[in-house]
Amino acid sequence: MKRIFSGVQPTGNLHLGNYLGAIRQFVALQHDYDCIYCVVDLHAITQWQEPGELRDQIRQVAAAYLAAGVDPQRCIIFNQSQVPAHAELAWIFNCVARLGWLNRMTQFKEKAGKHREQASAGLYVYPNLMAADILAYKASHVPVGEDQKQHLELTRDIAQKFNHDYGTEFFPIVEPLILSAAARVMSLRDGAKKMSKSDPSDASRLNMTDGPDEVAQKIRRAKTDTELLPGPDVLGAEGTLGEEARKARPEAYNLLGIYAALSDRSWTEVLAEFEGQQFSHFKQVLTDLAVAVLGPMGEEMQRMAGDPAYVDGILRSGAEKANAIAEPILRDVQDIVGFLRP
Ligand code: AQP
Repeated sequence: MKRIFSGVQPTGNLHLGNYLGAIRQFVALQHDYDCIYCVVDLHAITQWQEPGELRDQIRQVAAAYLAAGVDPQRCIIFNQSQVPAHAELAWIFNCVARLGWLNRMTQFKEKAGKHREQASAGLYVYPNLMAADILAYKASHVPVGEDQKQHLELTRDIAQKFNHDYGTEFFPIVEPLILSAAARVMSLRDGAKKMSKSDPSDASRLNMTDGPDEVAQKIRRAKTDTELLPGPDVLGAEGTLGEEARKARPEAYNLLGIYAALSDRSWTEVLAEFEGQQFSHFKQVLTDLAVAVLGPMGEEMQRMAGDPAYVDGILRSGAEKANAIAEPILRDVQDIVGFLRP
């Protein structure tokens, strides 16, 4: 079976964007692939994380996988720092990747912002660690959103250069798995910004653990515009929403897109249902749907937060399984590179 690797960073409250853009897809993929789902804590500390909070956040990500329906009997769920091969292989890849390649990474520029000199060296070599995450398991496929495409390309470059330099075919050239309609969820306060864990405004996102009252309040206060809701005539060929249309009313299409994703319905159906209506009615329907989808998962996550031993046990057994795959691959790499092993 083809092998998939993917992960989520424990960098704050998980939100609807993480669920629709990643975790929900993880659940669907487990039926057709050999899946390895990681809580990428080594990536998280490329930017400052409060140690006590980091521990809770690691457990929260694992709990979200489980509450959403990732089956630990079928998939490996584990925590990156518990499998040493990630860091060890990343070091070797630091010596394979070229500075010129890293200099082109747009995510580093975005995350480091204006204070580049103050960014951690880890943030700069983050894509090499991501390559190690994937190649430590010789994964053949990685589910990626638009924002991770460039990093995946770098993983392919590293695998190719390693194979070329050492005259081997050792690493596979990983393929992106483009997910169907992987929704990009935007902030509830600003339709031009993506919904994000690190947004200082909690009102900007629907957290996976928000209760019905918080969901209702955040949706009620979500930014909108003064027009009535659009109809299907705004859609282009094949029922797709063009960039022009989206840019004209970013907040409206964000909320409608969330409704479409949560209800598993097409743009055409959703726009036909709400055409010409006021936001107030639509927001009520959206609230009911969001509560129905997020509510049971949030409750399950809260329950697991009260029983950390359960999640820790899943992570421990996942790390054993992950180690059993990654360790022999790392040993082979060390032999290829020419390290002496005891
Ligand atoms: N707004 C979003 N819409 C759709 N998908 C999203 N993802 C994140 N935000 C959205 C997807 O969630 C997965 C895990 O992301 P990550 O934790 O590795 O980092 P991120 O993409 O940087 O997520 P955040 O929430 O924005 O975190 P911070 O604020 O820490 O940077 C990925 O598959 C991502 O595409």
